[in-house]
Amino acid sequence: MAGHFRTQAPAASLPGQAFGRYPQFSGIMKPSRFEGEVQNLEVDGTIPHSIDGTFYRVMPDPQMVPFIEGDPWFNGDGNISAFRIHNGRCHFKQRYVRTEKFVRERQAQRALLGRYRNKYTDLVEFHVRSTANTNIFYFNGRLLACKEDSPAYAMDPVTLETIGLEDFCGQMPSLTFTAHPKLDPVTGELHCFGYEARGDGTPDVCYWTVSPDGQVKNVSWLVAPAVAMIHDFAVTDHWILFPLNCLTCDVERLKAGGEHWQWDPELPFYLGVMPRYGGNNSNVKWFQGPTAFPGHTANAHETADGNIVFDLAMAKDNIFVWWPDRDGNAPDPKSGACRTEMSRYTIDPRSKDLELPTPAVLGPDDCEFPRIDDRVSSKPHTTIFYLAMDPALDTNYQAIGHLVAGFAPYNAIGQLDVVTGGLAKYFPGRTHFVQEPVFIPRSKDASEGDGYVMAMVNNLSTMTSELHIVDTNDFTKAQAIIYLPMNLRIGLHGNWVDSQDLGLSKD
Ligand code: V55
Ligand code: FE
Repeated sequence: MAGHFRTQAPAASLPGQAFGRYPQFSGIMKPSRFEGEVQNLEVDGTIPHSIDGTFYRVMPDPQMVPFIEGDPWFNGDGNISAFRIHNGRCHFKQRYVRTEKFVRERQAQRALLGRYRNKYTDLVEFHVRSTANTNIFYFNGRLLACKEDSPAYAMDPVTLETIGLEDFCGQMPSLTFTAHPKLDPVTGELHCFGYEARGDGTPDVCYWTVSPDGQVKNVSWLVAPAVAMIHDFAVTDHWILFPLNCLTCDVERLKAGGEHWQWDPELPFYLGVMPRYGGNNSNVKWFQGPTAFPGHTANAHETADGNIVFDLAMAKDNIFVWWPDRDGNAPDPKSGACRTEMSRYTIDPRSKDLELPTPAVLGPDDCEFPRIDDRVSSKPHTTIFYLAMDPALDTNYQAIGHLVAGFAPYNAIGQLDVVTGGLAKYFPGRTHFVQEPVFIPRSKDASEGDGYVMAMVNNLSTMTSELHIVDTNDFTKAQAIIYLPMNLRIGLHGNWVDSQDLGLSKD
């Protein structure tokens, strides 16, 4: 075993197995840790029979109490929730991804993995450190449970059993796989990338596609101008877009037991623009703008005159305040520095001038987690659904503020028409916070954005979770509310999969 691993934990760092004494594991952030199923969940309103499929979502949900002080939300074990909707009924199933971390910690009956993305702080040597906690994505008959530091874990979409690491028929070109792959709605191929693709602290970025039958194609390698977080990306007909965050990694800091990420206020915001076919270091362009925090991408497309239109959530300062700058400073989330806006860059990929234009702001909200109708991914889109933190809404902080403990949840879902600027909002209730929405088309040939939006909601007055369904034609009220008999922790990403795509009968 390599010498850099501690062979025993200092006794003082061994806490009891009680999450409740840590603020980040209390209130709304209390781990769920449940595995099992509940059939025929309670429903208010009616679930349209045309909605037939499964909503998958993942939450970081620590199995064991970490031995790292202040262990961030992003380091919990991936626990997958599946809501199967059929004949107006909803059946719930939840199961942890059997990652190497999960299996070995269960065996040892204690935490073994150390600091977020720092192998030098682990108690044992792991082959793969994935927590599989960021996205759950259906492709080619399998669910991919993703963490951007590792390959994905493949799971059975019906039983939620873990199959093993997904290496795409042994052709996986990169050590890492993004949590935000994009399914091409025209070709059916999966657009993939990894950053730190040759290991911790490497500036290498790898892009590839996987054909619908599982073959790796179109492998491109780039060296990025910084070892920076690339959490999400975007695809157009001819271009691949890589927004680099101003959070950077340094191997010496890792070896000293420090954090993977540090905010670098001197780094520009780099946006890599690479040809979709045959990208390399000589044809990628690294556009630059002022220091920024690029968040999740909504979509990108090309205009008739060959420009790229790219919509994503952007903040001016470091949203991940638990990874401060080199002086230990991070913005106060209440100061407005963390305000995140849906922003639109219009870029000429042929330009010799690599300075990014100032983006247009698409709406009035402090918002994140944009989603579109995935049938227009990489093509022009009209509607963006997103999570908003709207202080004008009537959230009862007096009643529930103590359960939020420093976490900044979202209190509404926005439905933004980016062509007209029209905006409707769904407010789930005064004691409710909402998680990433997904869009469900009304039918196979429904027009873009016509259908339903589904999202997990935490009701803090009952401390139970709910699944809300909203009709896009009547966005301010719920079509149906599905009730779980327990609270699920705040999650990250999820996706809707139609029963037909899962090979399940609709009868
Ligand atoms: C994100 C989430 C992560 C992570 C890196 O939302 C970036 C962004 C849940 O883990 O490891
Ligand atoms: Fe994400």
